Amino acid sequence: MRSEDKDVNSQDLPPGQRAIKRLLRWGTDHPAIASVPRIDLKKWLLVIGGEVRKPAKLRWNELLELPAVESVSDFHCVEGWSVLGLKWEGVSFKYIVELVEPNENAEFVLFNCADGYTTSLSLKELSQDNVILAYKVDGRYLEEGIGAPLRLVVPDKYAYKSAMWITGIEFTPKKELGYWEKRGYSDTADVWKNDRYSR
Ligand SMILES: Nc1nc2c(c(=O)[nH]1)N[C@H]1C(S)=C(S)[C@@H](COP(=O)(O)O)O[C@H]1N2
Ligand SMILES: [Mo]
Repeated sequence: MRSEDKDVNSQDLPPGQRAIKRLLRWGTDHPAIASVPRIDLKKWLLVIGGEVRKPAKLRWNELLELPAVESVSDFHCVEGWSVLGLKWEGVSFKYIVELVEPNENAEFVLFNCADGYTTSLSLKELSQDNVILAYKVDGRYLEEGIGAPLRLVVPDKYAYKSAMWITGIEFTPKKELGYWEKRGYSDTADVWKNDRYSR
């Protein structure tokens, strides 16, 4: 079943959200903050470091060799649109944590993206089973406009936490606010609590 064909029950939607049929493509359906990055997979490198015992640099083929998981979840943008029932595939964030072995003082993670965007979450928030680094959605590799080749998906938070075009993952002792979080959006960003703006 395609997500377009689904009936929407209003109890499936967090407060203030309406369902749309598919994800918006940055740069075509929605203006991008900077331009949409064009990434050459041969040169692509995911750099994972900061407060960890085993920093890692993964090439595209190495990333695809890590154990893959599927996670079906709903996606909610703070501007009020949601896409229900997306099937994401990729690497569980928990697996990344096991791989790099964070130091005792690592409490937050900052995501750096190829368009200059940033966001951060606590290690605790990222330890939910439905948090994944996704390279496929609904059976296909991501398109450029939705974050190719790799994006974060954090279903319980507004989508500005779901960083697209990820190139760097940095474990930090202190919280560093991300792009939108510095500009008035909530850092906790809980979709079920209508937690949109910082107070
Ligand atoms: N790198 C990067 N990631 C980003 C953004 C961005 O501008 N740059 N926008 C965020 C916002 S506000 C939303 S709603 C989602 C959009 O994801 P989609 O294109 O899959 O709908 O990406 C999030 N991640
Ligand atoms: Mo958004």
